[in-house]
Amino acid sequence: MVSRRHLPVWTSIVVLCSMFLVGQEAWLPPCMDSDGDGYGDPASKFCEHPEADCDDMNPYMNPGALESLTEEATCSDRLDNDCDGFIDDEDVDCLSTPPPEGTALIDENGVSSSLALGPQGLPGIAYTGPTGLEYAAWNPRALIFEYQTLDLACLGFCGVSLQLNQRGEPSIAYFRPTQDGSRIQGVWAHRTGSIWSEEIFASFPLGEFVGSLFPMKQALVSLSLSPSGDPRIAYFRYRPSSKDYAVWLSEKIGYGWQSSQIASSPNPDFQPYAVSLSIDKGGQAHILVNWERIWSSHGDECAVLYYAKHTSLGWESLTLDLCLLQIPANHGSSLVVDTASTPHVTFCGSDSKNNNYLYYIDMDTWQFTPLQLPNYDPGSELGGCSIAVDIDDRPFVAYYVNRTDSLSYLGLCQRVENSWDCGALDSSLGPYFVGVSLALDPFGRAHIALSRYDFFIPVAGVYYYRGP
Ligand SMILES: [Ca+2]
Ligand SMILES: [Ca+2]
Ligand SMILES: [Ca+2]
Ligand SMILES: [Ca+2]
Repeated sequence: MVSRRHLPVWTSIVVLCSMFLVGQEAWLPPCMDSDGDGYGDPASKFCEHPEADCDDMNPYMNPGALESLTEEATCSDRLDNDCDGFIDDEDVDCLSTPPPEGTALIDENGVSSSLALGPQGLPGIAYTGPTGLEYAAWNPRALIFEYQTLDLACLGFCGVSLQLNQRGEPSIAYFRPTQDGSRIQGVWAHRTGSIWSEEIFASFPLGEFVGSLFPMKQALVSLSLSPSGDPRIAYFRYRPSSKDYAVWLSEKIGYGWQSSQIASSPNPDFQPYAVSLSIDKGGQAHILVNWERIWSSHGDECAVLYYAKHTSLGWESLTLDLCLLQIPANHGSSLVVDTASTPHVTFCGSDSKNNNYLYYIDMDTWQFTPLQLPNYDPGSELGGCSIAVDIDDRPFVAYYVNRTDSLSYLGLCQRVENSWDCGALDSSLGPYFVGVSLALDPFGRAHIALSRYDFFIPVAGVYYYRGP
């Protein structure tokens, strides 16, 4: 019998009991991480990583671990190392079947493209076309390219640069107009697991966007990942006050972006042609900028190359005026830094007399090594060049020779000891190619994205080539 006199006592007991039950969770340690791998079970924002550990008794299993052919034994240990629900060969990360050898059409309407390889050497291709920004990724189980449309606002010419991280997840830099069309946004789109998200790395008036001034150019933005996987993006901006063009670098630092102007064109006659960014193992940025100038006495274009490397003391830079060296040609340039932080550069072009120029450049001495192509080739014109290194840091250069007859071809050069060996890969595609994007897989096979575009024909297309 509860007497009225004891009611306050009973009430206090009930309140105290409820407080105990409600407080149970708060009394546990805020992060339950039995194996000490930084991931809790249950998931907790108080752990080093907020995601749930799928096996809290095994530090080699968590959402941050890799299950991958590049991580020895993780594809045969009968564990779901990366907590995605798939064990060993069930996990697509343990498959390395590449696309078939030869050339495949990716999209007959694409106009510019960028290729990168994941840790297993499987390709992803980001490209732009009339349907927007698209991403095509090779699925090694289904043995098909899978397509995703990422941004409808980015129609046709918005620049695109792709890299894949250690987990094979894509990072893409590109530009798009705002809804009212008054400004341009630089967008970093990236996928984590299966979730795409985006961040704006730059925003400026439409009049400062060089992509609208030079829609056909293929390399007006370049993305590279730091050793910790953070994106850095180099791009051009028009400067209305001085009527010239500046190169900018945006870097993701923590939760924000830091952007700075690296260089500006020597004078307003120099237009942006290409920028190429590569981050070395120490996390330092290397940039190659290709300014184009009409060489008045011959009517040909020529280029000024600007190379800058970030060091602890700031930027160290070099400028090489190819106009002064009477190399009257410019159809592209490309930079890559190898595992020893050595930069490798290629430059290509064709003059009005059908002389083709394809060079490998030693960055210490600015010494140009000509890569032997037919010097006089009626009606021919180089349609872009791209450099990459294999896992042994050996440089390769991909290029495209457009000809008016049926002999256009995709070519590849490789350095063999102290000389270069160049040859055709595919001569079935015809002319009007304007850009190539090369990467080498761990087995030394070349993977190339090719972009075809001509405003007047009109013709377009993005292709993929895989070498033997
Ligand atoms: Ca754990
Ligand atoms: Ca674990
Ligand atoms: Ca495993
Ligand atoms: Ca797995």
